Formats: sequence, structure tokens, C-alpha cells
Amino acid sequence: MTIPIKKINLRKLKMQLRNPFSTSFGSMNDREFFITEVADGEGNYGYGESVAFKEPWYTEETVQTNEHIMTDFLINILKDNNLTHPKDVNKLFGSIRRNNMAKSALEGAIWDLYAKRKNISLAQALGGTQKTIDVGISIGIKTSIDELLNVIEQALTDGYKRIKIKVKPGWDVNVLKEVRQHYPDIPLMVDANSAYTLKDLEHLRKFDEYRLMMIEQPLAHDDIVDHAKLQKVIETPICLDESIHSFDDARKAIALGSCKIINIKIGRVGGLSESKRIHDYCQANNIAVWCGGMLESGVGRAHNIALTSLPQFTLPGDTAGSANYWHEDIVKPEVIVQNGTIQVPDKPGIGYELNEEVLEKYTIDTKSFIF
Ligand code: OSB
Ligand code: MG
Repeated sequence: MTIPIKKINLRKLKMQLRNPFSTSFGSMNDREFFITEVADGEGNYGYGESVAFKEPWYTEETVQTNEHIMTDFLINILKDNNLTHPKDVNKLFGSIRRNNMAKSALEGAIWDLYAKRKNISLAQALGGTQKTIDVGISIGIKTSIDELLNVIEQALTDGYKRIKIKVKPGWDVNVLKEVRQHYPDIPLMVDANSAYTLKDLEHLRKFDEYRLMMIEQPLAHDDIVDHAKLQKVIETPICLDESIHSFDDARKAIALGSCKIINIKIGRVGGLSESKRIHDYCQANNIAVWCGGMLESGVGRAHNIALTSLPQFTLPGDTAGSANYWHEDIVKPEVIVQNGTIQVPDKPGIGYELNEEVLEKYTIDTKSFIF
């Protein structure tokens, strides 16, 4: 049965973060993004979220390129097609190179619509099995180690199952030493967002002493060769984030031994279908996966939760609760973390309602496409 697409709304939002978020590449105070809404003309609405930042420092995509690619290319492609299953959207978008976050924003809304039309949860539509998911928290670079220790203390009190701290040259082993002095046994990992090169190899070996669950993306954003060299000489498992944009990227990285763990971000790999393909391959090849985050609103967060219900998501992800990011979230109920876990919703689709009042408050632009 075809999925009728009668109307697409692109709603641009701007929301202030509760706390600035700093990484090795820069700092963010607010988020701009699109909520995509796909209507079937029969009373069902599917929702997605674009996750690119304003600046192209995580990947090359931006809020503006997302808008350009969706409005000038992807929506036209959807206009002319009779889709029967959301797994076919990525193939349909195949004539457009990369721009995975733009693709994912629309594909995600179609997955939600598909699940709602079938009256099943998005998790169920994807083949998810876990009823609750374990989550950790990603803590940005702070102005002092004391400040970082306070944030870690709060995160542990809140029950998060693992602590990820961002590192960069000058804010790494010195910080780890203090953190381990205070918390010798907590599940701890670091994310470098490509801040090092193989010239830092001896320095990176020093991380081994701190018994980290993993080191995320230590080397270049587009590398899998140097990471393989590094993994041979360090104990700490390497997790790739920025380097993985597709199933084939994952397959090649695993073949080379560039990582032992993969951070799957739905937007970075072009959608839920590609995320699931990577998941299935990792499951068959004994590579642990977890779900990364892009400081999403509740809609993107709901997609992350549904994906994480798949069985190979055995490590806690970065899907922290709404309150970690926002004064108020655009979904009802907000995403709640209890004892470091989130309940996977069993309502149809993403399983969260849009909070129209909050949505309206943060909307700065809306464009409609009627088919
Ligand atoms: O590398 O995972 C990353 C945030 C912005 C850009 C890149 C990353 C991150 C995070 C935060 O680590 C994840 C989140 O809490 O959503
Ligand atoms: Mg990362």
C-alpha cells in the first residue's frame, strides 16, 4: 500500500540551550533546526528533525544547506513518487550526493507517518526489542576542572549510566587524572571530535591509564586509515563518529580495524534505514554500537529512542533527558530519564505528542509544500 504524501511543512525553530555546549571545535548557545511534518491527508502526521548546526564544523552540512537541499531537491523527488515503505526513501534520494542530515529529516518524518498509519510504534516498525534503554550524558569542555566535577556529580545523582567528557589538547589527561581521583570506578569515556593527529600518538597512549570505555573520534573527521594504526598501539577501544556516513563507511572501518565501537547518529548516516543497516552489520560482526546525539529537541530525541530499542545498542547512548538541554521541550511528555533509563514509548509512531504551544513559541519560519 502506498504512503500518500499530501503535504510537507518545514518549520524552522530557534531554541536557547540551558547551558552552552563546548567541544574541541567550538561552542554553541542555541540551536536552529527544522521540524519536518509530513501529512497523508487522512489525519496522520509524521515528524522528523534536521540536526545540522548553524556552522559546518561537525560535518559540512548547515541549517541553510538542509533547507536548500530539502526545498530545492528532496521534496520534489518525494512529489513524484509512490512510496510503499520508508526503507525505500534513501534509494529514492540516491541521485543526491551526501547531504545526509537533510535526507534524514524527511526520511524520519516518513518513518513516523508509516508507523502511525500501521498503528504501531516507531520502535516496533524498526524491529526494536528493548523496552527500556540505558543512557549516558555528554559533558562539554568547561572553564575549570572544578566546574566539570560539579557537572559530573549532578549527572551521577541524576542516574546517568556513563559519563562522556569532551577532550582536546590541553584539556585531556590532566582532566582525566582529577576525574579518576574523585571517581575511580564510574563508566567513563572521552570524545575528541578529531582534535588529534598521529603526531600525538605517544600522548594518546597515556589515556590508557584511565580505564576508559572508549575514545571517540580522536583523529581526522574523514579518516579510517590512521585510526587503524592508532588502534593497534592503544588499549582503549576507538569509537568512530564523524568518519561514518554510511553502511559502506562502517563496513570498511570494521574491515581495517579502525574501531571497535560505532556511534550511530541517524542524521549523520542519512536516516533510520541506513542506521538499521549499520546496526545489523555491527551485530553480525560483534561491533558494539550506541546512539549519538546532536543536541536534539524532543522530536529528534524520540527518533533516537526508537532506534536504540534495537538489540545491538548495548552501550548507553548520548540521549539524555529533555531537561539536560532545554528550559521547555516541544514534546509532551518531555523525555524523562529515570535511574539512567528511558522507557521506549509503545504509542503509535514516535510516541510523543507535539506541544503546539511551545512549538509555536519557538517557530521563526514555516514553509508549506502541497502535493
Ligand atoms: O561528537 O557526539 C558529538 C554534540 C554536538 C556535536 C557533536 C557531538 C555532540 C555531543 C552531544 O557529544 C550529544 C548530545 O548530548 O546530544
Ligand atoms: Mg562525537
